[in-house]
Amino acid sequence: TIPTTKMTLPQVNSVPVNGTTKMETIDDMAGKWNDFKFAPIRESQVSRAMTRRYYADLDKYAESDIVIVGAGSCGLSTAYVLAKARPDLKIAIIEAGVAPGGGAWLGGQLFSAMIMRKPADAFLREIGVPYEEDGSDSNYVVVKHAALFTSTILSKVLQFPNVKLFNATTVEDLITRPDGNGGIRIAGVVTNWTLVSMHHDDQSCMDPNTINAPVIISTTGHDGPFGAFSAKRLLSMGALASLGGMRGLDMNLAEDAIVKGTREIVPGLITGGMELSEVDGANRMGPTFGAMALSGVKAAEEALRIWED
Ligand code: AHZ
Repeated sequence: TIPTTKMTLPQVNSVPVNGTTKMETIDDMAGKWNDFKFAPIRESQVSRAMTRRYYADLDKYAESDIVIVGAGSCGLSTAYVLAKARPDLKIAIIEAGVAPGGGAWLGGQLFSAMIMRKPADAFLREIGVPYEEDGSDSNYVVVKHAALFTSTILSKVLQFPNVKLFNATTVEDLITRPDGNGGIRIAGVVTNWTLVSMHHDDQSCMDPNTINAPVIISTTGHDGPFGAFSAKRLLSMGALASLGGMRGLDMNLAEDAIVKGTREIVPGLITGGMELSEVDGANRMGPTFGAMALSGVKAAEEALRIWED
């Protein structure tokens, strides 16, 4: 049997190994580098430690309760709210990139600061990210580096025992079921290693894998090489009649529209974040991230409503 993965707090190796000096803290190491030695290991132990956990996770999350597609600022905010509210639900996050975080490692262009318009400061307080008040009438707050927001929310999300992030993995199709009224409902996602998804033209025999889930939340960003994935797929399968197409930049209109519009667009599939601009024809907001966090809060609320129905 495959051992189940269980989150544990970091363990202190207080046992001396092979005659090495007992070292419980990094302070114990000071000045003792000549005698320094790691605990011995066989390479296969490393392989097994990694792969058995990954395969146990693949097994466990093949039937998930909620799948979040895309680990940008909206997807991560959604995951945080859901995992905190419902520790009993299995939440899988599928991220095409090796590095989760999407566009939230910088503010705008190459500038570090991340701006959030109020009332999204409430989300920063929720996850414990420090910020400065700014603006003549204190209408927005500033996180000194976008990476502080992204690394904090990532570390919180990844510490929830009921969340598994599958990164370097692409959702390349949706699982559908007849809804009984002539339409469809979304019942899961079709996945593949991102490198395989990028090479279907020359590696045609590499079929995908699947995850079943009654609720999918798609937050794949606006159109681009990978973006707006579910919106475009729903259009090509006829589940959406048309896409509005993201409009030009208007911060005031865009942020309200994205948060308010976050919803189940096809039975079983909720769209949030900038992917929604492609569905609804909403404006883009450029480098203000409050709507991504609060769209995540609303997506989580919608998901729990569907789940509880
Ligand atoms: O890699 C993508 C990114 O991390 C991932 N993704 C896209 N397609 C995928 C697929 N399978 C798995 N088929 C996929 N993962 O989705 C993530 C989207 O993150 P993002 O930061 O692009 O989107 P967001 O909606 O969370 O945040 C948008 C941030 C923007 S864009 C913008 C503007 O252009 O004006 N303004 C803001 C604040």
